[in-house]
Amino acid sequence: MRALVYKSTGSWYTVKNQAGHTYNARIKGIFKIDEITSTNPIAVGDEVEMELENEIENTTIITEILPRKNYVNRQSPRHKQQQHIIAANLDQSVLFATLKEPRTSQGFIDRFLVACEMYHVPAAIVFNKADLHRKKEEHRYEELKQMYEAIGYKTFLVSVEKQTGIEEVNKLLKDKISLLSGHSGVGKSSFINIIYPELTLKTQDVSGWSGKGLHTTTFAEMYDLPAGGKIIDTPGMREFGLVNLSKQELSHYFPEMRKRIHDCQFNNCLHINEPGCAIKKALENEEINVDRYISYCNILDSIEERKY
Ligand SMILES: Nc1nc2c(ncn2[C@@H]2O[C@H](COP(=O)(O)OP(=O)(O)O)[C@@H](O)[C@H]2O)c(=O)[nH]1
Ligand SMILES: [Mg+2]
Ligand SMILES: [Zn+2]
Repeated sequence: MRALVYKSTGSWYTVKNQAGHTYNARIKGIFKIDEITSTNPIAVGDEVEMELENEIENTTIITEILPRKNYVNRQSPRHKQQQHIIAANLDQSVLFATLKEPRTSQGFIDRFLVACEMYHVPAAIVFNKADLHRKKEEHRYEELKQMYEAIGYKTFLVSVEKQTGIEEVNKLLKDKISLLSGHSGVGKSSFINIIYPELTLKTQDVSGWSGKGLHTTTFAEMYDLPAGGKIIDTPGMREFGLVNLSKQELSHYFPEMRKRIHDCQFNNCLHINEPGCAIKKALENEEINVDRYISYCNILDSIEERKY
């Protein structure tokens, strides 16, 4: 029987078959997939084959995982060499960000975008809490919108509180499988609650906001949207890390750099201070945004080349 994984809680998975019936599924023995060392062999969004185990208790045994179209992962916080798959088979990834309460840094957004490029998942950015924007944030949003749209990422301005900008995001999500991510406290669950009120997800009380926030969602979970499409709500991504990324390939994941790297004089150019660098030239000509270039340099610095 074919099914789709909606939730993973460690050893048990909530899955739904094509008839829309929900089961509690588990795996027997050890699963090795695609040579990936993962702490969770099956992720939300995976398509699986399973056999009925106990009809009365509604339990099944997963026997096979179908090939993944793509997946998004992060480093396991406990075992640095291991990966933790967040979700699989995504049509797109939507980052929820806020300029205030809490402030999402541009560095965080850019790391997220690099990860999406690595895994071939189209990305969009939703800036929530527009109702908190004053002149400063309004101006910053316009800057960010221009910067990201120029390199192909859609941006949306939303206030879940005032219910503005919601329709545009709804259109984006329709009939797609979308991963929602972003720091804890940016309003992901609140957003889902507006577009899908029957669900009533727990949101976080930010009275006495300390800028940190508690994790209210502990496991990624997928929901069917009433208007068509599915969304995956994820826990706050504080440990979001770029796994298995080499310094040499980083610029391939910046679209504005990717299209220029073949014009660099040296094919192993890291675009720092090599002669004849097409990226540095584009930067001087203001064809590449300096803040994006700074993000590139910061990520480059943070990559520790694996020593064998
Ligand atoms: N001012 C304002 N607060 C919001 C908005 N959206 C959500 N919040 C509040 O932000 C807090 C965190 O929201 P939550 O949905 O739990 O965030 P999550 O951690 O991303 O799921 C809650 O107190 C929400 O009421 C918004 O558009 N404006
Ligand atoms: Mg939440
Ligand atoms: Zn270069």
